[in-house]
Amino acid sequence: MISRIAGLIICCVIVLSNVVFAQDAKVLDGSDQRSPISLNGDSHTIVDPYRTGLFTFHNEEKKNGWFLNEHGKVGDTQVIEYDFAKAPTLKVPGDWNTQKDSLFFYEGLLWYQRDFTYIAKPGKRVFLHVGAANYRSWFWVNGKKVCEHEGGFTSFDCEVSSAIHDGPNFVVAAVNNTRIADGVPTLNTDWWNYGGLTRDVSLIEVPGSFIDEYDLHLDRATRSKIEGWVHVENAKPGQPVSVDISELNLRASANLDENNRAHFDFDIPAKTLSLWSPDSPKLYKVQLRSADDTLTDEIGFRTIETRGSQILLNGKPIFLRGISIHAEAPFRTGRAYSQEDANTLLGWARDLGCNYVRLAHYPHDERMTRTADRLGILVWSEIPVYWMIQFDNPAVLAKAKLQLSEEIRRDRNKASVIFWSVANETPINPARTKFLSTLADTARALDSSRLVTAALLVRGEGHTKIIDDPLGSALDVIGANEYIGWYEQKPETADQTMWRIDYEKPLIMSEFGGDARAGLHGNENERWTEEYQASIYRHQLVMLNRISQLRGLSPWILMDFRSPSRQLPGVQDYFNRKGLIAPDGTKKAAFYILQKAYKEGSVGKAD
Ligand code: GCB
Repeated sequence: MISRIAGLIICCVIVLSNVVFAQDAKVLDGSDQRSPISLNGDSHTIVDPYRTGLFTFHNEEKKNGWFLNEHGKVGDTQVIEYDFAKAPTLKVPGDWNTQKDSLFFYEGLLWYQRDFTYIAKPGKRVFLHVGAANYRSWFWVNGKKVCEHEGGFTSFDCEVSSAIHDGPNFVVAAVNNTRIADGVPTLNTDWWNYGGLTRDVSLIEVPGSFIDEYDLHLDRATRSKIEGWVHVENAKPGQPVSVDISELNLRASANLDENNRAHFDFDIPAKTLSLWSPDSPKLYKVQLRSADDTLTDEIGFRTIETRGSQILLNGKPIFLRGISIHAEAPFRTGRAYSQEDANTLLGWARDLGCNYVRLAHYPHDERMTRTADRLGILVWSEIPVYWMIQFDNPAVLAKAKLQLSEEIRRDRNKASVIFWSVANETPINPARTKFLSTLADTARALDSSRLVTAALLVRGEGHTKIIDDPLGSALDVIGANEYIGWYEQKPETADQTMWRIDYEKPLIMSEFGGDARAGLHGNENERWTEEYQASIYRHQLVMLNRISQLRGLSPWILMDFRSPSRQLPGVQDYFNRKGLIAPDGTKKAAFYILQKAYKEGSVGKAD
């Protein structure tokens, strides 16, 4: 059933959009566990602002575009006006903006080319795995188109089996980060539009018939059963599939149904399973085996649900001590992608006393959720349905659904991820509420084991802040952003602020905060100083403790991040300075205020 829903989504994406923007791209679940052959490193690149390599002067798609990777020769009858072999290089992974000064503000098309040697193995199918390419991308292997994709923050896999061969090969990618009105996100955001192959690129080899999708989780009702399914591509109904958790001495088998899906539902002997939690982030090696394929993933087992205004992890109420995080790289800036980036960002969150992070405003590198799994940090994961996208445009809904389904496929076997967030600060109107309710339904259809949320705007009447956004009915957990003391009034206004929340559901204050330039000092009334920011946090924490249904917070934000709208010279210099930490690692005064509250447990109640 679920695979049919996923199939429908992809088919609708293509039909409704009127442009083919997800052609042939798949997502292979657990691909990072399959010994990828890295294509990272130096790639030859050509900056192509007029898209000359793709389109003719009459705007038709070129048949002899730069993807052919030709080199001019003496006696040629055609003119070849490019040559990758002589072009400069950029590193993959990596945004182009922070690799070359001249590309800092570049928004447009950029080409990548690299040679590689492949040793063909009989019977193997090969996929090109792209961790993320912002925003639209096209890929060719040895001049043959293998796929195109839209969406800058989700990973995808393009089959290259019929294009790749034994020996020398080349891959060409064209990546375009031009902001578009009907994109997800759209023209305006508050982060840098880092372009390029911003995450790992690799080859993944699988057998002719292989495990491409699976979902194994703990049953919510009993917490004594593991349930889920495994899908095998290019298999025959009736073939056996097994799930092995040797540490628990557990082995279950099931046969593929007519949709090539094997369903599992097996008991765990009492008291043998260590439930995954922030205090004990136990992961088990889970081996999946089909007739021709074996894949071993590391999976934690836990349940997440709500009861009234409580959030229950493994049946017990929990308060989420969090922080929001952008995928901005510590120390060097630019888009974060490495294990070191993940260790630093999540290490800082831990140091702050967090058991939870909001990964804003788009899916982050998979290393973040893998690391959160290992460290025991709960995760809010989000798609970039941000501010004012085209809610009345069916093609935009299809794009948002595609990103949501790609996000869920990559991370649905990660215990750390507890929330799928479908939006941030969107305008309240019927078209938007319908759009986002549809996304909430899609998230539940693809994954019924997690909770759906969104960061809502709040409105004010006198001293009362009100959350009555109709979207609240479609959510399991209400997220709310407010900037008392920064965009409105003063930090001490929080002292008199009362809250009215029209939903008997858990509330997470998904953002609050204010800017401070690290090292800038003054008194508490002086904006941009560490003291002003600290004052916001002090007053906010007292106010938040008066909201009885508050079950978590993720103030804005762990580290300063680049944004083209933040221009104040000497203070912002193209950085949003609401970080508790500066990009060079300096902790601001507000960091210690929040840390104290988290470590003493003086903010929030689990029930
Ligand atoms: C918000 C947005 C976030 C911005 C932040 C700010 O409400 O959700 O993306 O960066 O405010 O700093 O204004």
